[in-house]
Amino acid sequence: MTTINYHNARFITSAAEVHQLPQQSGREVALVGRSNAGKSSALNRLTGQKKLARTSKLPGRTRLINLFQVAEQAYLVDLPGYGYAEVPDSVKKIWQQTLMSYLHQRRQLQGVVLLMDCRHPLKPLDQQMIQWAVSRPLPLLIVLTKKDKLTQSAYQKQEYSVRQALLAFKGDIEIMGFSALKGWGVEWLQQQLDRWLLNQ
Ligand SMILES: Nc1nc2c(ncn2[C@@H]2O[C@H](COP(=O)(O)OP(=O)(O)O)[C@@H](O)[C@H]2O)c(=O)[nH]1
Ligand SMILES: [Mg+2]
Repeated sequence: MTTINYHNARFITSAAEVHQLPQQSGREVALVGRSNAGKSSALNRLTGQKKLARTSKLPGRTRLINLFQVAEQAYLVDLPGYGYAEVPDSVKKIWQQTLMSYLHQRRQLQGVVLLMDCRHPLKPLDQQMIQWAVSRPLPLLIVLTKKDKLTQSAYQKQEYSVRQALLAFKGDIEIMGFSALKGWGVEWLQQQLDRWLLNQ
């Protein structure tokens, strides 16, 4: 079975709007999540490249759609983070519009990875992302990040309550724990991405 070497990832381009993205023929997987969920850290860990996705708390740096190529016909798409408290509502609306049109329209999209801090419950904007993905329909992988911050039993409890909340969506949704700090879950995540990107 073919596998992708995610360490070969390279940045292709950034776009403010969906229609500015290149119309290549390859397959894409999107990464979404609240600001501070650990999306950049996960992308850096996945690719073994510390600076690929800038680990930054500044909203200005992460408001673009970033396209990374990981194999000949395979791409990862880092979508703008959401839930920034300090961003004006008008700007939040534009970002949500971008997320919605990407998730609804992007033909290359095969699956969505939603990252969330394992210490937090599903928030309304997370639920909105899930709703958009499920309605298309697209398969979803929920990655519960920063697993190293909780004891095993506290983590299990959190995962259980997220699972309960996900029952409402009736979609193709999987859930896994992850730690960029410890490297936990990296291989599992790579396997899931391979499945979508290589159509396995
Ligand atoms: N302990 C721990 N901290 C993490 C982990 N992943 C991210 N963080 C921290 O969480 C904060 C937000 O991470 P970042 O990747 O920038 O989140 P983003 O806004 O979703 O891109 C940073 O301070 C990271 O160092 C993890 O697996 N374990
Ligand atoms: Mg980031």
